Amino acid sequence: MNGAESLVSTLLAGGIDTCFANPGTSEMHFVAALDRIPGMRCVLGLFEGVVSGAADGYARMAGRPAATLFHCGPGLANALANLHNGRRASTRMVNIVGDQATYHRPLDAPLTADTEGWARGVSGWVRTATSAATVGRDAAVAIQAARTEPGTIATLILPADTAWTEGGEIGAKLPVPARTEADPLAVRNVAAVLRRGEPTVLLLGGDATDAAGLEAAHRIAAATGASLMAMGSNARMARGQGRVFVNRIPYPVDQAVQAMAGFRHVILVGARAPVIFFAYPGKPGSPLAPGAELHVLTRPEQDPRAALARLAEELGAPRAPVPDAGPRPEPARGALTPETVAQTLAALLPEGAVVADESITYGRGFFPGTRAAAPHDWLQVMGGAIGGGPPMATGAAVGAPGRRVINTQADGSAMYTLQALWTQARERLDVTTVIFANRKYQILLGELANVGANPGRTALDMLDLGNPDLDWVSLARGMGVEAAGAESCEGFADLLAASLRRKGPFLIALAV
Ligand SMILES: Cc1ncc(C[n+]2csc(CCOP(=O)(O)OP(=O)(O)O)c2C)c(N)n1
Repeated sequence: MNGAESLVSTLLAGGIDTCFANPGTSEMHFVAALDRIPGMRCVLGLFEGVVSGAADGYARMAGRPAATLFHCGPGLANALANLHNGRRASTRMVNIVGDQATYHRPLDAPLTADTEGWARGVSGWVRTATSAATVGRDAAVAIQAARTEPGTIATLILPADTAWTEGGEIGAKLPVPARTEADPLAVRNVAAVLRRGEPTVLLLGGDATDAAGLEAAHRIAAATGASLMAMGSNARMARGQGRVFVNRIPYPVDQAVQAMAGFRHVILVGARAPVIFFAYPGKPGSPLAPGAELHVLTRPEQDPRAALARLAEELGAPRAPVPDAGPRPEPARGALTPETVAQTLAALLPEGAVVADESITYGRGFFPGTRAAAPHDWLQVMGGAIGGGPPMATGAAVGAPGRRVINTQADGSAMYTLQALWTQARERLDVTTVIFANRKYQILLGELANVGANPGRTALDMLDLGNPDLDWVSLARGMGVEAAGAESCEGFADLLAASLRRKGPFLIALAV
């Protein structure tokens, strides 16, 4: 057994059976080992940003890490933005980065780069393998690191000779530390804050936004009068009929400040302290009201659902029925607007759908409008690096077979990683991509005003995607994905319903 074979066997033994990949020369032995050892599903992405974003979406749905395969420092560098997004989502992932053979590195061949350095900025764990005999053990440690709460990205750099040399040994699966409980003192402190009856919000993130977490939070809110809110972006939120509805902190600074204005206490439950995305002249960096106090129920590595259950006990909060979301709406008619698009989504989302959302400005208000949809999960790009949506949808479809993925997708962001469509076609993934073709970087038009810049023609041209217009239907078809455009709600509803009836990917371009 060579090092590469021991590595593949170690990944399989550690519960990793899916590898998103874009290989090169230094990974050929790893690729050959994938052939010889059955059990690993390999998914090719035609750009490393697709590979890393897909691994992010996969892990969020499958609940276990995927492996990735990248080629040398530059291949890893192409993956960085979506690795950054994955890191912000606390996604579990094991990157294998092939690299120059140990003895070839000193010759400084063209692809030689600071692979470790580039890996460090996006990884919670980094190691360069030194021999075929130890690479299996290295991989076992990488898996352990990735799976340890709150979850991280582990990057194992694989010099080519550690892959092709004989003498590999399979690394035994290593134990993952159990998730820690919230500190009893934190539970009592938060209970004391809630008993005061002052305006308080429970800010939910991480696992607190799954169905059980939301129900436990609602139980506390119902008993104490506290409000519930979710972070601006969430890795995965359970939504729709039968689920507790919570809205998110809005993106625009003034709206975020307004949303938090009334709260004297903000209790973090699996969430980070809220922050405004950017600095704006004369505006605050935090949306918290002046004098508001932050309290921590759980740190990221702790289980927020268990903490909420203990908090409910501490408060003697009785079980509270989930508020009725109201009837599922009919598909909207007439002009496409954010509201009518949300209504149509709410009408047609199938039960168990997964929404991979990178709708940027168009979808800002989608949450209230999709409240009464069938039960579904909603995934968002977590690190603010655009181009996460199509890959995330692709990986989510691999990680949740049998569930339709709807990628609600802004046009400018889509162009970063559109080749994810090709992977969707090749793997026959059940993804419906809905492009909001507003033909501009709409968000940046607002940001120009917010930062106080005075735009001229050149600045405005930088935000215009309409010259030339992007032909979404041709772009999709060119990658093997059927597609059609719509200009009205009726057209959208027809296409969406048709896409749900068929197997495989479909793209709908909405002229908005
Ligand atoms: C990797 C990366 N590059 C650039 C940006 C800056 N940026 C933020 S939003 C945006 C444009 C988004 O346009 P689009 O996806 O069309 O959405 P819209 O604003 O029109 O709703 C850009 C370029 C970013 N956030 N991340």
